[in-house]
Amino acid sequence: MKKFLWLLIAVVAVGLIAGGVFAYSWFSSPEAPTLEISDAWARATAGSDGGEESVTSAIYLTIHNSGRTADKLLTAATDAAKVVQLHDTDTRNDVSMMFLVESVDIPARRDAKFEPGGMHIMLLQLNQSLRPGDTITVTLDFEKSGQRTVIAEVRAP
Ligand SMILES: [Cu+2]
Repeated sequence: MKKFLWLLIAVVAVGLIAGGVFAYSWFSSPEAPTLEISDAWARATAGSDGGEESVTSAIYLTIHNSGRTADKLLTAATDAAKVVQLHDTDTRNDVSMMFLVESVDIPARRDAKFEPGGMHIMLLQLNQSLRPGDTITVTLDFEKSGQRTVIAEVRAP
């Protein structure tokens, strides 16, 4: 019986500590969405292999939200392309299909990753060739955080 009591006390203590750590980290983070955009890169349209040049490209990046409130990516724009769309990818029976999405949720205290085979910022009707080492400027418009501008480095796919 005594052993059981100690075990109960230990379990409750561990629960309280874990809860306290969680509450502290939650409430010490900013309430508003706090976005940090990193690893922005765009797929080169012409590789070094001399193959045919692609007429489209995509931008990939990571959006980290350290705030307690979710945000939403509404649109993206860049001078490098006339048409910029938010896309996601669905893979069924080994066939990948990308599709247009209206907006992308940026959950609280999480990362939203745009990466090959997943979400991406699609560039259609390019205004220029994208060569490895080039940089392009991308403006992202968020529901709560407003506009953010990032530089994306062009990389070979
Ligand atoms: Cu796409």
